[in-house]
Amino acid sequence: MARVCVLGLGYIGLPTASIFATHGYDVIGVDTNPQVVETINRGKIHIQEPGLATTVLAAVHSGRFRAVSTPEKADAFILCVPTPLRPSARQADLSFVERAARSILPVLSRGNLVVLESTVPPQTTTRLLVPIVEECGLRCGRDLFVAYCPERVMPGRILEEFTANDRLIGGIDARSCSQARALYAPVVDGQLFCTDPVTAEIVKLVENSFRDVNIAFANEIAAICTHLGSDVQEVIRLANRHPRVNMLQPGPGVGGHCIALDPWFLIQVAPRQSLLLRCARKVNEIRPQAIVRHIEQTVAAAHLRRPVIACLGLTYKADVDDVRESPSLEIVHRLRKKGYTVLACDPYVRSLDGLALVTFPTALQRAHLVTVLVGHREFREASEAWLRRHLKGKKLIDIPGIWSRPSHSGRC
Ligand code: SAJ
Repeated sequence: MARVCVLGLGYIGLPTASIFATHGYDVIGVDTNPQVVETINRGKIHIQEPGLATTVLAAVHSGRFRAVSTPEKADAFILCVPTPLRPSARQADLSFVERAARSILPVLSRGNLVVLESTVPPQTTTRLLVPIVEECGLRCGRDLFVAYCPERVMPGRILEEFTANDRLIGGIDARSCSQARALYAPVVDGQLFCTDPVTAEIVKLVENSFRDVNIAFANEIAAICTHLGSDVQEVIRLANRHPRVNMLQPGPGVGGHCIALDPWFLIQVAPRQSLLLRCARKVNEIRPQAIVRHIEQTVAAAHLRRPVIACLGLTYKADVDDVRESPSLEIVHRLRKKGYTVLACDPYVRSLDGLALVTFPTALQRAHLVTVLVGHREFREASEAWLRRHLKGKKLIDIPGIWSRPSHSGRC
């Protein structure tokens, strides 16, 4: 397999295409946005991800990677298109997958491999992708090979995880598995595990649902500790000393484009069986409101008449510059709507519509109440002495617990 066509040049497709190219494949990247195509062909990138600019530039300069607007003939087609959630129905919008699959029909030929990487509800590969692909007149399993091979990379560490992580190969039959294995083996250092497509689809959703449920648990314990006036960080630290307990961290809610969405793809196919998934979603969804309530109670208890509230961290998680679906941003908007003066601060965000941003020292100097929402490196690495000086006489709410120190319960 020498020539690969990657459909969708976003957060997953662009790293995928450029990594395949730097490993010796001839890669055609397809994107429906002409600006994206033009930017990539200049060796530039339209998204932020550590190391991606260098990899894309190397891939384009090598002559092995070019971007186009419509698919061209290839040995393998990899679909990396978005699968957003339809908010009203809380069901997956598969229109991008459908469109991408139809767009390769004119160039498909016998012996081709079609791989779906997008996160999808179980049975999408067999019930949606296979029938569309067969509209070209060729039969899957006989003339064409099809596999579901989900991406598992963590935003912020995409390039290293793309090669290091184990990968699932959900082939529709044994030959599809071995073809997909042959495609990924030269670029993946992790192990490749073959299974059927439905299992691979479920596993992808289970991984992110596992994280959602465990974050919900941490958030619920945080809410209980706040109610009781206890330090949740101390509770987690000590509970995690048990050999079979490994709690995650509470946060302002669950952001990003995966963990908050993927449980719904399982719920939509098994609504009566998914009580815990639904409940975890609810706990995480109401978390920003719960934090706003906690801030208001702190303001009232401290008798702050015209409080200035510093909100540290606006992105959806620590050390990324991505503010989409960010629960901390939701908290800032809710506070402003209630009439509070908010000093928003994020070292990874230069500007944001309608929001004046201040530096970390300014936020601490001018605020009466300091709220840490996201534990960015700059905040984590502030020295204890500097913090003590700048936080003197101020109220502090530290949601991710980055400045929390062990108290009296050290080893004795
Ligand atoms: N969060 C917490 N507490 C924690 C860990 C995370 O509140 O202890 C929050 C974060 O602040 C963030 C959200 O959860 O708002 C999601 O962050 P994340 O780092 O857990 O995950 P993502 O969305 O950046 O990437 C996930 C990863 N999945 C898992 O770790 C199981 C990644 O491997 C997937 O490839 C990616 O989703 C995806 O594309 O599906």
